[in-house]
Amino acid sequence: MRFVDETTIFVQGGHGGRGCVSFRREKFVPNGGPDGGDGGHGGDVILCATSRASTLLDLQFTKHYRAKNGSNGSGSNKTGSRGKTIELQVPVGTVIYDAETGASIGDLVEDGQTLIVAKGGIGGLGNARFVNSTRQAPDFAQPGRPGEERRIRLELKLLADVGLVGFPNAGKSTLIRSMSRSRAKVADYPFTTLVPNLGVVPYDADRHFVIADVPGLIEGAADGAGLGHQFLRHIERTRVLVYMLDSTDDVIPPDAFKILHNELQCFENELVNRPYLVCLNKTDLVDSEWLDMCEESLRALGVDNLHRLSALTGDGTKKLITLVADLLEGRVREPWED
Ligand SMILES: Nc1nc2c(ncn2[C@@H]2O[C@H](COP(=O)(O)OP(=O)(O)OP(=O)(O)O)[C@@H](O)[C@H]2O)c(=O)[nH]1
Ligand SMILES: [Mg+2]
Repeated sequence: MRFVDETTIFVQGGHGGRGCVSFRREKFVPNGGPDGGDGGHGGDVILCATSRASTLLDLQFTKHYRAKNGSNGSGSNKTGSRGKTIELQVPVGTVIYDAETGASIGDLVEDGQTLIVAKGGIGGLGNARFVNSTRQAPDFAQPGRPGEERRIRLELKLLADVGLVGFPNAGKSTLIRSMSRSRAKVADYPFTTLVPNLGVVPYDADRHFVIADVPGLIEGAADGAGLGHQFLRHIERTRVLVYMLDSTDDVIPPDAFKILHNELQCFENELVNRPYLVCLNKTDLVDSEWLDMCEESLRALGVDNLHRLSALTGDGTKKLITLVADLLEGRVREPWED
């Protein structure tokens, strides 16, 4: 299934129905009073977040959504029926913007949460509403109001606690597979992961965190190199970042860290200020002297939160889970607790 995380649609509420001009006509009742009913309200266009959807794909094909108009009022004080509302299902984590002004309209972060994106127009009042002491037989009624209309841009920003960032082939998907039940694809070529994967990682007795594996980043991603950096929006809402560095790569870990750090900063400066952990991966393929040297250079860059890992053999994965959980919960673990 294709993964679509951004789309623009046009939404329009239904128009309100016309109010009615009518007078009571009954046998043996001369000069019956006005009895024109009100028009019905137009239907709304509503977005509803659902955890069953994981992409905005469904909204990619149909671009216009117009709710039904309210029907007109009629005689005998009958109010017109309300126009049918349109409810569009979107994945949890969808942020809604006005496409023209760019202003944020809403953010749907919970299953079942709804947002009216185009209100239906209210129905016009019928002539019966305009009677007063000096005006016994009003011969006018109100037209319905038009429904609201606008273009909105929907952006899916996944909700995860932890974001995994690294070069292509660093082992991010291997890690998410070993920590969770995610079946992210793993292969020994770059850009295996083209869309983000989420994994739920249990820890302690009954706690868990959600980790997001996003496509690999390369130098110049901010200028469109590789897959660009648009998918970084999926780690925008994470609280902790894990940098995956391949200790066997030609680009040595401290250089890889600098490049990744810079790309994140270009995307959104604030990303580099959140708590993070740096993992040296593929430790099964290198000797410990090399890892010592890498760690030393990383420390010289001011990186203290380091961890050695082999995502493939699982060596260090359990410890990584506790380290991440500590960061998420703001816990400081003393060295003797290990
Ligand atoms: N020896 C060894 N190989 C590893 C380790 N972790 C990952 N690999 C291998 O490295 C290759 C890339 O792993 P992936 O998990 O697909 O890497 P990725 O970071 O998700 O890559 P992209 O999706 O392309 O960004 C695969 O062949 C893995 O088997 C490790 O700890 N040790
Ligand atoms: Mg991958």
